Amino acid sequence: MYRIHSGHWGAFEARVEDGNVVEVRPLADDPNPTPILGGVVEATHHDCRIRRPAVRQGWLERRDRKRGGDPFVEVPWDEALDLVAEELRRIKDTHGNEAIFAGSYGWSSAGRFHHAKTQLQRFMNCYGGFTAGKHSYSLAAGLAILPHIVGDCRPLHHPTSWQSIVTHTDMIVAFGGLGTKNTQMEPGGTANHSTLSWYEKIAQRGVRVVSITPIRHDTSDVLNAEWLALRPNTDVALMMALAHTLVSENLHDRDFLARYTSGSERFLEYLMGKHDGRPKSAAWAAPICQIPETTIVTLARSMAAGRTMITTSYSLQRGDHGEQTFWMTMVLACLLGQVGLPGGGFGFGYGSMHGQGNPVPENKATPSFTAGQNPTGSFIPVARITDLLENPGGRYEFDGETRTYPETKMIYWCGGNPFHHHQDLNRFLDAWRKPDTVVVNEPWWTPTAKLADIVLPATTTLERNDIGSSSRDRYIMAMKQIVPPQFEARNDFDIFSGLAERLGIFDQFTEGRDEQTWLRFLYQQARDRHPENTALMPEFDTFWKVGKFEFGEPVEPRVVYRDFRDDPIENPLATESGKFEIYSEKIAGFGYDDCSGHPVWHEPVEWLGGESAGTWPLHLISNQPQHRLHSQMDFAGPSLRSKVHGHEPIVLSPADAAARDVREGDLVRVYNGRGETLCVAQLSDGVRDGVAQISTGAWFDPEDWRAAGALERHGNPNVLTLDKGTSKLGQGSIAHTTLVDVERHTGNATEPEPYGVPELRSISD
Ligand SMILES: Nc1nc2c(c(=O)[nH]1)N[C@H]1C(S)=C(S)[C@@H](COP(=O)(O)OP(=O)(O)OC[C@H]3O[C@@H](n4cnc5c(=O)[nH]c(N)nc54)[C@H](O)[C@@H]3O)O[C@H]1N2
Ligand SMILES: Nc1nc2c(c(=O)[nH]1)N[C@H]1C(S)=C(S)[C@@H](COP(=O)(O)OP(=O)(O)OC[C@H]3O[C@@H](n4cnc5c(=O)[nH]c(N)nc54)[C@H](O)[C@@H]3O)O[C@H]1N2
Ligand SMILES: [Mo]
Repeated sequence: MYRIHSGHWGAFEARVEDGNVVEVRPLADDPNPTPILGGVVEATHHDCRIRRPAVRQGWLERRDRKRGGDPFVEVPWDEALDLVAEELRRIKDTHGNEAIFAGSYGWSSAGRFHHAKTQLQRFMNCYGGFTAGKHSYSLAAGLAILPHIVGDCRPLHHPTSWQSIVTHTDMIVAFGGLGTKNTQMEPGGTANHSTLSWYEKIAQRGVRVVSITPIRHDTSDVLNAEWLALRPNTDVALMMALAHTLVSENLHDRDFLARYTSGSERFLEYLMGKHDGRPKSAAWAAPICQIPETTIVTLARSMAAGRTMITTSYSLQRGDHGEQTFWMTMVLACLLGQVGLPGGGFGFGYGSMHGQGNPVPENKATPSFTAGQNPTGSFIPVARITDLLENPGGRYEFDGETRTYPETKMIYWCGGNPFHHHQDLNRFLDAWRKPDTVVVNEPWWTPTAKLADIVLPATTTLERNDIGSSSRDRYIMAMKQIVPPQFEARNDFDIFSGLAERLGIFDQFTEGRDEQTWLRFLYQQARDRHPENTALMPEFDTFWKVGKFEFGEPVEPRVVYRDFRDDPIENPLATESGKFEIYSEKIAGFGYDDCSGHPVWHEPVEWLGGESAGTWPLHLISNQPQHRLHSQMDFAGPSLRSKVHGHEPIVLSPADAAARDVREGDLVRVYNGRGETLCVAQLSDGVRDGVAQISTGAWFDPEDWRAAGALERHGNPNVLTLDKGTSKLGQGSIAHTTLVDVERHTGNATEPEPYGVPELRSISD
């Protein structure tokens, strides 16, 4: 018998024999399910599951902070929970709640109730609060700037739908590409991977697609795109040059600028070089982005000649000055004047996630579980975690505020893998050893679990009941328990209930509900939010029995900003001027040198046109992996099969490989001043010369956990990436701004051991 379940990678059915899951298969009507699903069976019962609560020996015996490399002592649940509760109480009483960092960024699993981070943060809020992380690794710069310049995040969270694009668009200009690699995923899941079907319709209508990226395969082959292989991190210069051409040739829409935007005059002075004598023309941009001048000019003309949709992927704002890429996208679209028209204007992240452009009706109900209010109000910009740990009391700028880092005495992580996701891991590892105590809830012995003091084994999603859904998807999925909790694993909810009991906040945390009553409650709450849904959606019991509920596709295609275009007085934007802010007085007022009143081309701190390229001549793109979700199930199925001799591949252009005497399949050392990692070379003419690509997510595997900057053996690109904020405005991650070099590895070929379990002792040892 098959039972229905779901993941960020989509809904599926699972079959059990003798208490073990033995098969998962996608839903029969999913047109394009992801092979990543293939890792689930192996992952559930894998040897690297955490079987019992475990406490690092050095912490248990001496409270030392030398995290990494030492044995763990397995303890009974009651003892482990007592230790965590005592430590929480001690830290709260002596240092205050702000000393507990529980930002705990991470995707964990798709169920909305058992969402790991939300469970942790709800618990912490009941206990007086914690220091949180604001925004996301995905989108920090974008989320910081959009409210200032467009008033909210509509073009990011709910852009114009594919329905409108397939019918009306003549040309799509895709900065960062338009692929299917990343649309395998949607936070909360989908029952219907439809992106490829939309691309096929776009291709059938003969829509012209221009893909602007250093990697050809960023755009799906079915789109027959033209590939402009620009130098990484130079998109703003290219957008400026397109804008300059439009203005010089009088192809820009002056009426649109006057009616719907504010501050265009000041930007145009910059664009035309009025004050600095440097017009941001195609001739100016060509040597920066290494796209021929004539190509830029012709592209600008054709953008003005028909209905054009400009899309900019999330990745572009995960680079130095990432805010500028989103801002300049909006400005370019405003110059064309098609914002609010069917199939025209701009949107962010088509191809970055399944939900982008996916048509969803207004009344879509999405069950969600909330963490409640954090009484401390304390937070850091999410990617500033190392700075927080290194620099308590230190001051920094963020989105118009001067703020101070609190002192961190305890870290609680639940549902994320920062030793996968954070930049400059060698620096991070030092900082991670500063707090008194680190607690991690995890199903598997990830590097983050290995670097904790107290590790609590969490169930995987297959071991519990839940509801999966995304506000950008038409489905609500029942996620039925497939297998019992493995070994001694407990649900995060039960772990926090146990801690809450010890700390006297059990009733507040649970509200008297168990898993089943919470699921009913969350479903009912979502159903009640829209009056139409009482008649439309079944009662919980029927929904659960059937296993999913599907909302219909909307009849009217969504066009973002149609209302504003129709009536800018009645439907103003939520910006200071009520219009698109090409110049923002507010941002200008912050006085930042790295994000001023209008979009500006800034040279990235590391790039191929800069000085450091003399030492590190390759730009590293550490993008999202084709074969897994971040670091999840790295040790199983398609992810494991994508490795070569256990190492993550690095893709190089044939010319860059030849220049280093590197051949397909060679073991190579990838290095810069921050770290070094071993990868296996793959050659492809699909990456631009000067660019190297390593997917993120290979589990951090230093040769020696204790030695500073030790060789990483597995191919984790974050030992190389730079940890600096995008700007004082967004302080986002700049993972995509990193220079490296590569050489054939001549030292001893050390075997990676990323999925090993630490030495485990019992209390009597
Ligand atoms: N170099 C570079 N780095 C990047 C990026 C990049 O482009 N380049 N991208 C960044 C982006 S956009 C993101 S979103 C981050 C992603 O970073 P993360 O979200 O941290 O990555 P995941 O591997 O999804 O980590 C989720 C963890 O939760 C665990 N987990 C799963 N289910 C449960 C559960 O029910 N309970 C508990 N307690 N744990 C569970 C998984 O085993 C896994 O270890 O990475 C960022 N890092
Ligand atoms: N299979 C899979 N899908 C995923 C995820 C996953 O882990 N696995 N993660 C999900 C998450 S959390 C997120 S946030 C999204 C992220 O979605 P994105 O941020 O869009 O994803 P990336 O894969 O980092 O980058 C996409 C492409 O942008 C290009 N690029 C990088 N830098 C530049 C640049 O400076 N200029 C230009 N023009 N192009 C550049 C790279 O060639 C890269 O392949 O993906 C989601 N989808
Ligand atoms: Mo992300």
